[in-house]
Amino acid sequence: MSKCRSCGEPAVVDLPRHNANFCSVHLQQLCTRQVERAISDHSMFAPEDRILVAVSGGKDSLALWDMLIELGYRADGLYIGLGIGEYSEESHRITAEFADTRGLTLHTVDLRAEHGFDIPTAARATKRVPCSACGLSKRHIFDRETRRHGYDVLATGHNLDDEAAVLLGNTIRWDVDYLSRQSPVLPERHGFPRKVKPLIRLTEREMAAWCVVRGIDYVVEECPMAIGNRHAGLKETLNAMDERSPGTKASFYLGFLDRMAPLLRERTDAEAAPEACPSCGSPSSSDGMPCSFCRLEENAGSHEPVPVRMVLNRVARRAFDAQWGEESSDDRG
Ligand code: Q46
Ligand code: ZN
Ligand code: ZN
Repeated sequence: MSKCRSCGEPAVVDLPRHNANFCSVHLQQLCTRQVERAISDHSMFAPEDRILVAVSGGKDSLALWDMLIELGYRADGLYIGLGIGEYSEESHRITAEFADTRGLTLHTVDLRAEHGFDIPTAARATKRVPCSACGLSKRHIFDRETRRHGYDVLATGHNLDDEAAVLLGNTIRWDVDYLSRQSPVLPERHGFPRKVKPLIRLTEREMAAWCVVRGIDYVVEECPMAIGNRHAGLKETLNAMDERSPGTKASFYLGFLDRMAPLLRERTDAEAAPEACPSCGSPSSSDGMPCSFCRLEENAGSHEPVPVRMVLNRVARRAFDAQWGEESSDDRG
């Protein structure tokens, strides 16, 4: 049996990028040290700050919440009910149970109850992939709830694999605007709260191992609407590179943060301040028009509810088309 690099006890996980195995105690030490380093390197928050953690029921966000509490931070959770059938029911159950058993505060926003639509219906109404309406809704609600409850900062569970995949996609397209905004800290400005990603130094594998050794129950299934999500392919590419040469993924992303991101930062400093949405008051770049979330609410809220499976058929077809090169059209299905 392999042994822990730090203490020689039996190991529970091997981490090729560290070229070592770790026992439960030293795995936890490694993870919390990486989180503390990310927090301090990027001045994410101070010990007295109140943190709102966006939790989905998946391993990353639950592990992040657990780690912040373990490190002594004041962190509450925010869960958004997206209305994605059984997947949403299960993720809500697991998140609520996590909070209950630890006596933590969890805020919940249900899209259909509060805004009259869910993600499958929004996807159908907008004739776009579900992740587009979903990302927009989540960003809007995260910002709003952080302000509404007076938190200092919003923390999300994006890990090294997520960020490296986004970076690779942005780099392949040389999307300089996105590259200049790809930061683990977005400062509070123009009415938007500060947003941070404390897990950027930890991989998916490490987060899954954290949940196992800490006995955290999490939703293992991927969101069924993620079919065709292009980040999955980018992650596979990076994993293949990392297998050949362990550490490639970390050096690609962390090297970008160290050496490239500072050169791009000036572009975001020059951004114009948005106006307030006339409908909900949130910052909006829509020039006096309702913000994109209010327009989505208007459009999707007046649409007949659509079951998850009908959207899935359409999403699967689009993924097939994207892969095999047929032209995809918006008005099918
Ligand atoms: S929940 Fe929403 Fe994700 Fe599902 S619909 Fe896409 S964005 S995949 S993180
Ligand atoms: Zn050990
Ligand atoms: Zn609005």
